[in-house]
Amino acid sequence: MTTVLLTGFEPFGGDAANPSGEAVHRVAAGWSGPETLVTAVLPVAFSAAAERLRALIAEHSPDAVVATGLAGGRAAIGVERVAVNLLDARIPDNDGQQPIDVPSVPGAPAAAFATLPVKAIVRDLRAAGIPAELSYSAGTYVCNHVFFSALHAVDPGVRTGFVHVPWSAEHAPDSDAATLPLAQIARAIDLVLRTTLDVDVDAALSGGTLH
Ligand code: PCA
Repeated sequence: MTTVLLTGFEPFGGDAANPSGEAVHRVAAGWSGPETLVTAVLPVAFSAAAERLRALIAEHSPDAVVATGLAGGRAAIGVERVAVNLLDARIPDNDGQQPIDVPSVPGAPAAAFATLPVKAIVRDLRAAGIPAELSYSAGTYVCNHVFFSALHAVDPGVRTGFVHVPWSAEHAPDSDAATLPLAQIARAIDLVLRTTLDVDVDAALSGGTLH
């Protein structure tokens, strides 16, 4: 039986809600398989989030791991390609920790690539009418830490990656903010899982940036 681990995050940084955690609940409620879906909403805390994620991976031995988080200000679903082995927190996490210039995983390489079919995912999201883009930085905060930790923790062959989502229209911080409806964010995450499970070889599409 194929098992997928899907995570989102709790609210942080003064936001009342985190659409990633809310969308993960929606995806779980609508999941009809045939794969087993394991979901969790992680604390926005460096140590606790990575510990919880490693425990979930050890407990469920998932065949794929998709972590999601909020990137407030982005207008599209961001499929992350690169996790860096660096923590540099601009604000304290929900436990009050603010690591600056320390590795995510001491002794590990400087960076790691997502092993999801990232280009096929962006293609399929766009085909469904959902704004989506490849992203080359997941930042240096808790999301990047979870992303890097996941890539480091899984066995070879376990497809693993990270997806950033915009603010939800339901909890926009102000009327000018870029948002997507929560239902569309949840549909996007569902499609990310579907493409991850169904596409063996990533699409050979141009997805780079000039700068
Ligand atoms: N976004 C933050 C941490 C939790 C979340 O949802 C980030 O991008 O690091």
